[in-house]
Amino acid sequence: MTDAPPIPGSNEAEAMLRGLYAEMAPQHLFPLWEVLHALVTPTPSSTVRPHLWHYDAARAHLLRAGDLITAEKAERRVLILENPGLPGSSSVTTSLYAGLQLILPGEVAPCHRHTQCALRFVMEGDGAFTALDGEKAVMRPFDLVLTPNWQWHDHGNASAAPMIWLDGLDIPTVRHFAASFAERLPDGAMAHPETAPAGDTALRYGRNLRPFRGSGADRRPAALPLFHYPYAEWRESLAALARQGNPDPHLGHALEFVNPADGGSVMPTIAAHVRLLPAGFATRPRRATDAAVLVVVEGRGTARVDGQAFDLAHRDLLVVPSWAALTIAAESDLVLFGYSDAAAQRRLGLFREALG
Ligand code: 1HN
Repeated sequence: MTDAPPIPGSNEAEAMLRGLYAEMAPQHLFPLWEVLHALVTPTPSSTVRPHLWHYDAARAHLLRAGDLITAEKAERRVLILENPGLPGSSSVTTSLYAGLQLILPGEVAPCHRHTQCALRFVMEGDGAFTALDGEKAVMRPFDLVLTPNWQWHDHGNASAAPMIWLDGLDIPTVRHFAASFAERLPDGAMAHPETAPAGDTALRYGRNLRPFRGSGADRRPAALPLFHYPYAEWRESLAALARQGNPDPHLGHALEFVNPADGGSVMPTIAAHVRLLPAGFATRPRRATDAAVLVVVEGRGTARVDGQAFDLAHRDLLVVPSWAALTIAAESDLVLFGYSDAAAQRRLGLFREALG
């Protein structure tokens, strides 16, 4: 005869449970009931913290790195913007990466491709290029340039001044899926052979037209044909929208960059947008499940993230955690660029927002 089991909840049962856990642990078995509430939270919970990087301070460190290591040696000379709540992760949010990349006059960053999707948002400099599958995008301040999953890309700076851009990648997402592949061009080649003149993609795919399907002129991937969204164009649209007045109470005047192939986000994992908040305008509180990186393109203002205030000045970078209540007040006309994982979340049926 075995002893009758103790009454669940009794001290004796609790002690026996601890004993059970101790015996199971070496076999990699653990009780869900001890962790369920931490796993399935009623609202989003992460250790991601809001944080502001002052551009000038980051820039000074980056330029010092420029004296000490070449772009070629580094492969990419980048300072990672790591979230203070995710130490050691090289991540700015749980799903995204952010970094500031410097390319000096005369330098090249060698051609490679990887399964991570990337965007570049130019912070300063004029005339360096990113070549995507052998087509150059000549980059100007606040241009958006995409290097989607598995497309060859190299960078070069034939201008006379340093160029710095923000790199936004889905590295933590790809790491989550353990789906990283990467390769360099064969034979140590630094640059992809030229396949098209600069501007060719915009001409073929950027004007609400595309090459006739199946024709020889249809040279870019059907799913993601466009890769350069110039500042001059998006800023003009934003200005025209703002002139009409009536900003959205939670976002201001906001435009999302789209993939012309399907009207969706610029890449499968990353969405990008710009917005203009007129001087004196303040947004109403908004929470969203997509943690976001915001860049101040123009103007001044104050962001409040769950009550914590951040002064926003030219080219500063702010990370806003998932489900944090965000308000932004514009002192002068405030123009922001932002990217997030909203693209992935919408595809997975996860995206939510709450408007206050
Ligand atoms: C990358 O390919 C670039 O191409 C920049 O400029 C930063 C960070 C991690 C992995 C790949 C680039 C990157 C990167």
